[in-house]
Amino acid sequence: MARHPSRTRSAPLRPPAPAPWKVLALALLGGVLGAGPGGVGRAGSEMLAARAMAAEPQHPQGSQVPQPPNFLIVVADDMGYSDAGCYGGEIATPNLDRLAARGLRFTQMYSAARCWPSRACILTGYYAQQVRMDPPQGPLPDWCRVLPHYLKPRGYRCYHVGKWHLMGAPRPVADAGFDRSWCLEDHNRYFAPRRALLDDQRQPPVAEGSGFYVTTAMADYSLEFLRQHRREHAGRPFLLYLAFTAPHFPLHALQEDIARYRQRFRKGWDVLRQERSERMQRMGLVAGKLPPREPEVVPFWNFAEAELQKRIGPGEVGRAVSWESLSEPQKDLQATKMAIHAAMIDRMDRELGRVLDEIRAMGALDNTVVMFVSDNGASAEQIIRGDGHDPGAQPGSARTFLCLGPGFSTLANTPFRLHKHWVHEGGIASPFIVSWPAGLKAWGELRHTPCHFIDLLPTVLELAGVKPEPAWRGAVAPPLPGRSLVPALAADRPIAREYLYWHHQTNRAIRVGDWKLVSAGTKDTTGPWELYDLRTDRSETQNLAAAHPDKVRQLEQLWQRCEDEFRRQAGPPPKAAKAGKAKPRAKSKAKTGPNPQAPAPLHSPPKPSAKAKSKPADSFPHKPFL
Ligand SMILES: [Ca+2]
Repeated sequence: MARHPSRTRSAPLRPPAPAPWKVLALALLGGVLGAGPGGVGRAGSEMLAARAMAAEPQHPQGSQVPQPPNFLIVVADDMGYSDAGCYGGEIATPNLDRLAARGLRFTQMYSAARCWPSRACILTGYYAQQVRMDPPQGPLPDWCRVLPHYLKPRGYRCYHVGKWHLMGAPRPVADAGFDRSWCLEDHNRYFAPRRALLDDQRQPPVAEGSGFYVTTAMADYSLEFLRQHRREHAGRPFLLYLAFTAPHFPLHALQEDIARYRQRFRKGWDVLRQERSERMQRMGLVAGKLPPREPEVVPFWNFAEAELQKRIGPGEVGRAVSWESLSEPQKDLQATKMAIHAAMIDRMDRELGRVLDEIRAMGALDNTVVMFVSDNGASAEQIIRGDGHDPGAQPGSARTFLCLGPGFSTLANTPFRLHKHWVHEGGIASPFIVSWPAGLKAWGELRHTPCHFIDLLPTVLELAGVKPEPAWRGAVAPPLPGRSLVPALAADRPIAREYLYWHHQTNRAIRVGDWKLVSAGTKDTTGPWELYDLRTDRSETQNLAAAHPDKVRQLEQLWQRCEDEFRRQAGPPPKAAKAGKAKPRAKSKAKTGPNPQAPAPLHSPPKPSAKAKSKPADSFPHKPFL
């Protein structure tokens, strides 16, 4: 097996640091790391410290202070806010439910609406616009670090398994600093992917009919890396970044998994959505109205209804229309598609269970911070890629290419509006489960503070005892825009911040306190601003823009200020990238006026990383990392 080629890379020179567990102990005992992003509330630190100090078995160093925690960051792909059982869904997710029971569920975690900008936020701690990742425009800025660059100088070993999609740093090992990586680049085939990298090295295509299934393989590689860690690096903490592709289209699942859900969704999306909403209200996850379906809104790159019927069959439906209006063949196919979506999540949960079992067997589970999110809301996309769709093949098998579609995506995003790629709540609301038995006093509780994927990195850094230096590769990095969520781990308290910002294609939003200004664009144009008070109307049903024009103006100005500042920080992509390989979309970047257009010229999900996917070793002209 190929080993990574990055042995010669080294951390930037810096003064000798205290042992990481001592740094963490200081943070827990005295809240002295308040200078980190967002700071630490003293009371929160004390509560954490009390819990950590009670966990004596977690002190293998023989000291009276805890070892720095391990991190397992798990990302689902296109999973709806309420799909998991512990968020009110019908799908069996016992492992996620157990994590929630021994940890916390956040109710207002936000993604960046799409695969690649969300991953940019998670892995770099910056808004995607700050690091040239939305739209993707060449390499990350020179000043931009990826999570392992912060953790490795503290002694961490860092492992990546699964989807990558950080096109600005296309090689997980060489560019992003991971020690080991299994990187899936073929997102169109769950049973026989053709493109994957092991430690940045291209692997042979998986043979068809070999019994391979991507989600299971991701757990297998995770176990391999963890076992190697146990053998060779037992005294060191680890980060495992496990990025599943489930349940992103194509809807590919094992037939025995689909069978468990074959009848589960026959009631249809209207009844099930009402049931989910009521369950979620009882669980305390959300309050307020269930908005109506929006059959008039689908992604602009979707196949037209007639094309869907022609290529998929008479059971396909292109709009979130009334369930009762569907024909029996339509009800049958739609319920089958949702069963496959459920099966993919069910399998992901089972495979996550194997990873957790392995960490438990290492004796490390109590001191592992597990974080689970979904990179964006469920998807209303309906396209065909990969090997195409054979209408005669068994739904969910390798020869099919089905997408969940807007009807059941609306259920998956209950109780929110719209879907993946929009920045209304349905596109950006993510489940967020945090478990850390040795460090969390509160188990099974909810946290309602608004937070965003940009907060994950500062949270990890604080828990690891890392205080990032601003200089990196000879450049000074802008301040991290996120806030550490450590105070909210201890108690349900607000995290102070000025705003949260979104911009994906022609969709825009900004949130300040409970006010959210949001607009849904079309292929070529931005839409009008809508204003919501999320305190009473998280489902965005009462547009208050006309009643509060001053608030609209104020928030629009703030959004524009963010837009201008973030793109200035990113800087133009290097000329070498512009000249060829990175294919920048200068048009969408050049102007960010009052009605900025991100033209989103593609009819299918953008493929700016086509070169990166096919030739990852030389996709972008990088300086070597120091
Ligand atoms: Ca996604």
